[in-house]
Amino acid sequence: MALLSFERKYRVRGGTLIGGDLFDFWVGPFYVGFFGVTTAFFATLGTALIVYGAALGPTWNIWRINISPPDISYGLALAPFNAGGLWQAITVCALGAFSSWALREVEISRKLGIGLHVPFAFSVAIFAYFTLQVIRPVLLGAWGHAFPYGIFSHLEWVSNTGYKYLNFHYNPAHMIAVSFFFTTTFALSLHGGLILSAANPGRGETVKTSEYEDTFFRDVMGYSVGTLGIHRLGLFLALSAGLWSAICIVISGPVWSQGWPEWWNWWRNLPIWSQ
Ligand code: UQ2
Repeated sequence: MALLSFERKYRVRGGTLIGGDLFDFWVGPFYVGFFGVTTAFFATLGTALIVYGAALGPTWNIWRINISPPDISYGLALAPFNAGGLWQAITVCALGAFSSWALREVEISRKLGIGLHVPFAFSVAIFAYFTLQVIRPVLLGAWGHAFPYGIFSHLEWVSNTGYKYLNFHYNPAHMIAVSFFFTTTFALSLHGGLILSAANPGRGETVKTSEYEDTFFRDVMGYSVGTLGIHRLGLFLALSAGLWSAICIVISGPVWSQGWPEWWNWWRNLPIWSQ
């Protein structure tokens, strides 16, 4: 269906989660909605607070601008604005903007009558951020355990947090997360390559159907996961990567506070190794 006649068909009222017809309209190609307004509010306020934090100094060097969470000594309290309160306000804005965006995706999906897979997938990414910045700091008893907002500073936080556990690559949940990230890129490269090989033929050649795609993988490895299956697999692999990332960081400290290499002593201590 041509885009313009399709838009006439689907650009109708309804499907909203809150407020009925309030903000139930489009601006150019963009759907607004109640959650479009709240997204714009939180994103604008959050960005303004980041620029304000940068203006407090000491640098405008884009790599070195940094807004830190409160000192550990503030625990889980609200901190003074210039001693981590700014970071707390920015975190509230970030979560407000991310959740609003997810709910706007839900409203658009409902208008279209399609599944909620996209907002569900985005929710897993929001959950990973929430785990780092809220769940783990709350379990450890201080906002100071969250990461700072800055390009170099957040990288240093990741490095320091890793070394606190000696060698983070021995974290079993980190191993699983990394394996899912690699498998995700592997699956996408197989899928992207296969689709282009069939759907983007040379001049004068015809586009090939899914039977060709199935046959390629049956010939190669005796099995084709199928055209719908590869997308289910891809979504599963990508969401698993995000989920295990959240697990690997939330267990570091709240569940295990020694070095991760030591965790494997349960294996060395199995009774089967003793004579
Ligand atoms: C496939 C298929 C597709 C695909 C791909 C496969 C026709 C267009 C990539 C092949 C994928 C398989 C066999 C799964 C590999 C397993 C992992 C864990 C990466 O069969 O159906 O549809 O795009």
